[in-house]
Amino acid sequence: MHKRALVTGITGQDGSYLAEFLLSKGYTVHGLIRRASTFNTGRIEHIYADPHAPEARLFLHYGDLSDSGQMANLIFNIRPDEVYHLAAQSHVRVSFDMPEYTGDSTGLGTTRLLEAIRRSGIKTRYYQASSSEMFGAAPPPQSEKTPFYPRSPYAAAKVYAYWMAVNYREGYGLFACNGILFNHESPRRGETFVTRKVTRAVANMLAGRQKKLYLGNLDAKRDWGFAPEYVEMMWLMLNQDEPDDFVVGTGTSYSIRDLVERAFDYMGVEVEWQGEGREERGLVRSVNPKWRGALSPGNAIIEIDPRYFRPTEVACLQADIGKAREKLSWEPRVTFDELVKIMVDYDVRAAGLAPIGEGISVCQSKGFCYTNHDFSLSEAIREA
Ligand code: NAP
Ligand code: G4F
Repeated sequence: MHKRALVTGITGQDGSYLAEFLLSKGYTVHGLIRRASTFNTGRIEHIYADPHAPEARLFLHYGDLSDSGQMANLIFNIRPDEVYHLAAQSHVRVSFDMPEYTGDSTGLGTTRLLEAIRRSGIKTRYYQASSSEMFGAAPPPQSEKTPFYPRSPYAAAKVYAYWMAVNYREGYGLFACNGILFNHESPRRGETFVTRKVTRAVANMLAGRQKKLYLGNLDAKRDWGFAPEYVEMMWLMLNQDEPDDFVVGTGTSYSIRDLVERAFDYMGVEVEWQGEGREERGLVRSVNPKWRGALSPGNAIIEIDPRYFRPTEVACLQADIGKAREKLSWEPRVTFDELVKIMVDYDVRAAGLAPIGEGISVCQSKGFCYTNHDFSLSEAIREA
């Protein structure tokens, strides 16, 4: 009998990788998707099979975090062995524009799901997608023991959801785990998060389709890892003897400025910075002659747009991964430099240019399959 998992947020970056991973482990996967007037299943199309087919193990169900009735219905009827709660309004900058909605979906949505589990009386294991944003202004490195100091409506909603998961564990004996994940990225990262925004800009500029990249705070530092590795940790947490909370990150931290420099540098474009504050600009210092048609030395390619500033910023996130190392034998496999190369390779190819290929090689050599779709684990699924 296949184990059954319910994944909320299956159409997102993490949900899509997690679904692939669980299918590769022989699970039947049920995913919650939102009804939209446009397709929102692009990240999971390659693993979707006709549900009428006897071999189908991926099933999608309409629902929304605001709809407690549908959550109760799904929990009661699917009776999942494991629930991975990944759905959320996950954009920090947007949460300042939509604080109430963010609280309702990211915060209360969690309570609705936890209540559906409690009231159904089923025995299941529950993963809560907690975030390093909860640490906010707490100085790095941040561990499971670091007090939270949320700096955005998103982070405040995640702190609430974190404690709800802990309360259901302590109050009702639910096997609930918080994965406190630091930033993790991939070629499937949403285009408005800073890593993907930068790697797409590199590709589009070289393809002659974009002249400027507008960014906000260049000095903020983040602990960036590779998303496919992090979804494995979600599963690992739920498959321990006891429920517990874990910080997951790489233990290293880089600024947005570092990210920009490395992404361009990989493609042979050297960036230099001039000016200060809102007047700061990134210019091309030198460029591989191959790209001379698109970029020339002296071109101002990066400018600051205050629209991307946040009323309260998180200056530096850097994980202390001692507990995950010790109890889950966690060791991140993909470095920041490799992550940047993976994402640039993908976006360069998507822009119709030939990728350098070092990122692709990393994925192959470290066991992440590379397909024409993207960095996918789907070969592992076929073997399962
Ligand atoms: P993502 O790409 O933004 O995906 C979010 C998912 O939630 C999408 O499937 C989205 O559906 C769904 N969703 C949003 N609002 C919903 C609603 N009201 N009802 C039902 N579904 C809804 O996020 P991600 O990067 O995969 O992150 C997964 C989870 O981990 C999130 O909870 C995020 O806050 C948390 N997290 C992420 C990171 C990170 O660095 N990626 C770090 C720590 C924690 P649509 O596709 O229809 O929009
Ligand atoms: O890529 P970001 O938008 O990610 P952020 O805010 O760190 O949040 C992500 O990671 C969290 C984990 O810590 C998740 F919980 C959350 O769901 C999400 O996945 O911004 C990263 C940094 C920020 O300091 C931001 O101010 O980049 C800075 N930044 C500078 N210019 C920019 C931009 N961010 C965005 N999105 N766009 C810019 O133009």
